[in-house]
Amino acid sequence: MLYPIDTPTRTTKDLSGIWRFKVDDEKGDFTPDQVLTDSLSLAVPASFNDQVSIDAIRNHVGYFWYQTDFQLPHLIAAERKVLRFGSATHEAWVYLNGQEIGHHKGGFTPFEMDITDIAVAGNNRLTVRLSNMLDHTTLPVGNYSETTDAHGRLVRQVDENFDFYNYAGIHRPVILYTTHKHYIDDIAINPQLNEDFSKAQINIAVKTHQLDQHQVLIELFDEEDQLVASGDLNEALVIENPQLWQPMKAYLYTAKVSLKDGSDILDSYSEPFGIRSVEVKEGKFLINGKPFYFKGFGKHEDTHIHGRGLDNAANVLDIQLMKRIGANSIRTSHYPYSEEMMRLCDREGIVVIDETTGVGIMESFNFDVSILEDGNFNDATFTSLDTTAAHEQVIRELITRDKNHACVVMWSIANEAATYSPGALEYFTPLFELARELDPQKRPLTLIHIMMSNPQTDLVSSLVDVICLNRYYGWYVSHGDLDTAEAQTRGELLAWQEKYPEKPIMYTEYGADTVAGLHSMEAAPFTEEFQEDYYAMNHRVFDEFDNFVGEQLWNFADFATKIGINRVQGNKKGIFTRDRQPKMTVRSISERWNHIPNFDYKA
Ligand code: GCB
Repeated sequence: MLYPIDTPTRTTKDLSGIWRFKVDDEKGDFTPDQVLTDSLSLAVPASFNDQVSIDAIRNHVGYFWYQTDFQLPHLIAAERKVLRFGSATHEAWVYLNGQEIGHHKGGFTPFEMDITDIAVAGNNRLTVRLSNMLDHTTLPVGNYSETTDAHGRLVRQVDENFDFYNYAGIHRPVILYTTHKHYIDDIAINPQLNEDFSKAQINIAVKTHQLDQHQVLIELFDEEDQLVASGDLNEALVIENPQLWQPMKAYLYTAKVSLKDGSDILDSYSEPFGIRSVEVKEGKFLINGKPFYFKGFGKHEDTHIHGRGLDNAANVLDIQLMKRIGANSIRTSHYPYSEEMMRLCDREGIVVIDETTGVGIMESFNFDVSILEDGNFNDATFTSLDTTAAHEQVIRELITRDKNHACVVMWSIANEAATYSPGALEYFTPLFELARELDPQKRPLTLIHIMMSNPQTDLVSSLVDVICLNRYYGWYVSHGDLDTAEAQTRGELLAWQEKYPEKPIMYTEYGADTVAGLHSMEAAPFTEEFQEDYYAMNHRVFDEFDNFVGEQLWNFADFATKIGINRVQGNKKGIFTRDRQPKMTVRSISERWNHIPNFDYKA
C-alpha cells in the first residue's frame, strides 16, 4: 500500500486537527449522519486517553465516536478520491455523509476506502466508530470480560495480556488523496546487488488500474536528482557503482513511476528506496556482506499527552539521542510503528527489526517465571487462543506496507509467545511460510523468546534465522543477585550456541526498572547504580560469544503501562525517562556503544 504523498497527479488533504469525540453509550440514539452533539474537542492524530481529564472516559472500555466535517473543492470533483487512515486503534467503522464506507480491525496498520461516489463537492461529514476492545481473537491479545454495575449497566473490561497501556484513538494521520481514475496501486522494489557490489539490478513490480493502451515508465534518480536508469516494466534497470544504504549512513534513491497514455501522464508516484543486502550466514548477520552488530533498543510509541499517537518531534529527538550514544538500531516492539517513523529510519540509517502485533500469545501473561523452576510448561495457549486469522492479517498488512524500506532488515513475527507450549510449531510454521512468501526481498525472519522458552523448552527455533532473546536474569530471575545472574546468562547462551551453532544470537530485551533519582551505595534494585551494574554484567558476558550479534536493551524510555505491583507509575526500565532525560547508565552505555563499530565487532 502506497504512503499518501503529493505528486504532479495526486493531491493530499490532511484531516488532522480538532475533531468531535464522545463515548458511545450504546443506547442507539446516535446515527452517524447526525452531528455529534455534547461532544469533547479532541486532537487527531493522538490517543484520546491522556487528552481528557475525566477518569470515566480515559478508562472507558467499549465504543467511541469521532467526527469531523471537511470541505471538498469543486476543482477535484472529477478525480478519484481515497480516504486513508494511518491507523485507528483497535477497530474502526467509518461513515461518510451517513453511509458506512469501511471497516478495519487491527490498530497499527493503514487502511483506505475509495470515496469517489460518496464524497460531494462542498461539506462532507466523516464519522468513525471506534472500539478499544481486545480479546482472545485479536492482536495484541486481551482478556475480555463483562460485568454489570450497581445500576444494572454493562461494564466491559480488558485485562491487557501485555505490558503497555492500552491506548486507543485515531493514532495516525487521516489523509484524503486524489488520483486519476487509472492509477498506480502499489510498487514493490527489490534491489539485487552483484557479488562485488559494483552493480545493482533494481527489480520493480507495479500494480495498476489501467487500460491496455496505458504504459508504465520507471525512472530512477540519485540523491542529487540525477537520472541513473529508466525503462518500462520489461526492461532490466541497472545502477552501476551504486551508493549503498549503510547503517547510520543512509543513501536513498527515488523510483519515479509514471502511468502514461501516450504522452499524457495519468498518474505518477515517487518511492524512496535504498540499495543494500541482508543475509544470515555462519552465525553472522551480514549487511552489505559485512558482519553487523546491533546496538540499540526495544521502544514504544509512547509520549506524554499524545499517548501512542504520532509524535514526529519525539521520533526525531529519539533518533538524535540514539545517534549521540552510539546506537544503530531499534525493534518496533510490539506493533508496526508509524509510516512516518519508518521513513525517518530509512533517511537516518537506523536499522529496524520490524515487529507485528503478535504480542500476548500466551494463556496467561504475568511476570511469574517460577514455571522455569517447576518445569510446568504445558499451558493450553494454542487451543485456548484463536489468533491465527489476526496474525495472518497483520503479517500481510505489515509486509505490504513496509516491504520497500531499506531500514527493515528482519521481520519479527511475534514477541514472547508461549513457544514452549504444545502446538507452537504447528501455529508458527504457516505464519513463517506466509511471511517468506510475501516479502519480495526475502529478509530474515525471527520471533522473540520469552525466558520460559530456553534451549530445553523451546519448540520453534528451527524456524528462525536469528535467535532473539528477552532476558531478565538479575531482575525477574535471581532478582538483585548479579553474580548468579551472570552465571545464568553465560550458561544459557552456551546452551543456545551448542544447539544452534549456525544461528546468530542477540538480546532483544534486557533491563531493570530504575526510578530516576534513586541512588544507593550498595546498588540496590531500582536505583540508578543497579541499572548500571546490571548492564555492565550483561555486556561482560555478551563479549565472550562470537555469534552474539547484538544488544537491544529494554527500554529506550520509561513508558505507560497497566497498573500492577511491579510497576511504579509505568514501566521504569527506560535508560531515559519518559520525557527523555538520561538516567546515570546512559553515560556508560554511550561509552560502550561509541566504541563498538557497526561492523566487524567480533571479527
Ligand atoms: C518483556 C516484554 C515487554 C515488557 C518487559 C518488562 O519481556 O516483552 O513488553 O515490558 O518484559 O519490562 O517486563
